[in-house]
This record gives sequence, structure tokens and C-alpha cells, in this order.
Amino acid sequence: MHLQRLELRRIELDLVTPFRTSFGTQTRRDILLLHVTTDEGEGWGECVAMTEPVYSAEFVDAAALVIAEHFWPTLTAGGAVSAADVATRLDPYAGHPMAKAALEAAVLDAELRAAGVNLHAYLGGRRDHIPSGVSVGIFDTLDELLGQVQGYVDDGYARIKLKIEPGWDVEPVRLVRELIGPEMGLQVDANTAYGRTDADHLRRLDDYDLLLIEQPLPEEDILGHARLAAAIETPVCLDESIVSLQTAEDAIELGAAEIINIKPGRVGGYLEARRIHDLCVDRDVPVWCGGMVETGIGRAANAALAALPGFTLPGDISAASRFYHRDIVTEPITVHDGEVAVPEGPGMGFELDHDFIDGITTSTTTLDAP
Ligand code: OSB
Ligand code: MG
Repeated sequence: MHLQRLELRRIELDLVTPFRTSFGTQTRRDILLLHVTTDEGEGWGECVAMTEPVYSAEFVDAAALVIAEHFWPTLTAGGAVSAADVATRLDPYAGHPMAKAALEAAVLDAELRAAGVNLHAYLGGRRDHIPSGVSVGIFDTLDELLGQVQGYVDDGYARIKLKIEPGWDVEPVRLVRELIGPEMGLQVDANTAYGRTDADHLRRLDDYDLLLIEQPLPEEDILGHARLAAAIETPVCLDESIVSLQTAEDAIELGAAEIINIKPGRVGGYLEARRIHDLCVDRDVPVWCGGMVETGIGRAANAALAALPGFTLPGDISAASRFYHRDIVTEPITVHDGEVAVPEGPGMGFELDHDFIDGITTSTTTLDAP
């Protein structure tokens, strides 16, 4: 396939309710979309980088810049390209996995649409429906939290994930477990908010039969996670720490990752995500698909990935309406009986609502291939 043109589109969407995590509160999403034109057709990718570098070092302005100034010129200088070549061609550049993943996704979408193949078939997914979990933020009061959780239970979600931080952990978990009963899946996500000396405190969560605790310690603290995993019963799951196949293998080997959250953006793309999935299947490590508050583009692709057999835990693939009043795709993801349908159309399986996208576009940059 010959790449001809790349359009970088920035769009802005308000969230239906503020989303607070241990690293900050989001009220709107500033998103970079990539639209690639090739000699065989077009494709779209969504960059999951956030406005500020608080989840990881990446942020959306930097992603747009590194793609325009470095990745696109290099990618188009090498002749014909397939999605499977993108990571190799961009390998000389350090870091920026979310920017790399978005570019690979756009090329992959174009390639699969041209071939009439859906992403989940291409990746090897075997299910047409996947269980849907919801990520619940931190609130000012426990009453607000319980009201939100009850709403998600009524919506039919298959499991609840609570964001936690010091001062908002044992008591919210105790009350939510009481509210949802002993059977429903419950897990927590600290987004690196604790330290090595917090093991005794975090052990108190063992009383609530959690599926896992996600990323309690800083990204680099693999040894700390291994020690914590040995000290508490709740399985330790890594998110931020897993940035590649190599880091996944090391963390598993060192006992730091009893479960892995796979986010395609964080690991540099859907193809690296599949390699991590395959490794985890081989090592008997359960995986699940994380989310980055994606629009319908990323949500459709994540659903395709999560259809792979190793994704044995419900992912953060909620209905689009959990975050957005209106999605940018014509058929937003919905949840029925706790499940999301894996999109079936060619490519990543979505169709865009172009008029709506035009209305929320804040800037457009067009780059031609040399
Ligand atoms: O740590 O999983 C996370 C959102 C933004 C950044 C990081 C995370 C999250 C979520 C929400 O927990 C996942 C989602 O539903 O999209
Ligand atoms: Mg997380």
C-alpha cells in the first residue's frame, strides 16, 4: 500500500460527568484523530494520549508533533508499507507508543477495509460478544459513589472497577461490595498512587474478594509490585508498567504481574498488544483490555482485540454513553446483558458521523507524502 496523505484532526468532546482518578479530574477530552489516505483507500486511527502528561509521559500536543515532524516523513520515505511494517519503520524513535499506535491503527484500518476483512478476524478473535466492565471515578462523597455504581449495575455492566487513592480505598470498596453483593466482579485501580510501605494498608482490601488491584505503585517499580504481590492475596495487575512485550515478559517472570491490563496505545499498537496477549496465554496470565476514554474508533478496535481467547476478564469497554453524550460513529457501542457486540464491518468496523466530527473539530493539519 502506498501512503498518500495524512490528516491530523483535533476534536473536543465534553464528558457526561467529570472523571476523577488519582492523577486528576477530566471534564472533557481533547482527541487527536488520524485519517490516512492510500492508493487502496482510507483509514482512521485514534490517539489515546491525554491533554496533559499525567497518566504517562505522552500528551496530545507532543503526539501530533512527533507524528508530523518525525513519524510520517520516515514512514512515507520507505516506499510501500503494510500495517505490520509500521512498528519496524518507527523503531528508531524512542518512546511515544500512543503516537505510534495511532499511526499503525490508521494504516491497519485502511489495509483491512481495502481487503474487506474485520480487525477481529485479522487478529484471530473468536467471539462476537465480550463482557463489558465500567471504570468508576473518585467522588467527593460516598453517597455520590454509591449512586453512580447503582446506576451502572442497573445498566447491566458485568463488573465494576473503582478508582482508588490514599484516603479513598477501603471504605468505598467495603460499601460498594455491600451494595453489589458477593457475586459481581469488583476490582480497583490506583494509577500508581501508593508506595512500597503501603502493603499492610492494601492488605485490608483482601477482605472484599477483589478480582485484582491495578497498578498500585509507580510505573518503574517492578520490584515493589513483586513484593506486594507476595504480601497480599488480591492479585496484582499492571497497567502503566507494561509498555511492550519485553516489559510484560519481565514483569511476569519477576512475579510482579499476576494479571495484565493490555491497552494498545500504551504498548505501541494492536499488533504489539496481540503479541502480549499471546505471551500471556503461553504463561497462563489472565489479560483484559483497558480503556483510555476512547471514542467509537478506539472502542470498536478495543472490542475486536478483546475478542481474542486470552481476554478472560471483562475489559474497560463500556457503552460510549458512559463518557459521551454523542459519539463520533454512526453506531455507538452499547451494552446489553453485560455484553458489547464486537463490530463486524471491514477494518475496525465503525462508520463515522462526519458532520458531527466537522462540528467538533478544533484544528486540521494535512501532510502529503513526498
Ligand atoms: O488507568 O485504566 C486507567 C482512563 C484514562 C486513563 C487511564 C485509565 C482510565 C480508565 C478508564 O480507567 C477506562 C475507560 O473506561 O476508558
Ligand atoms: Mg489503569
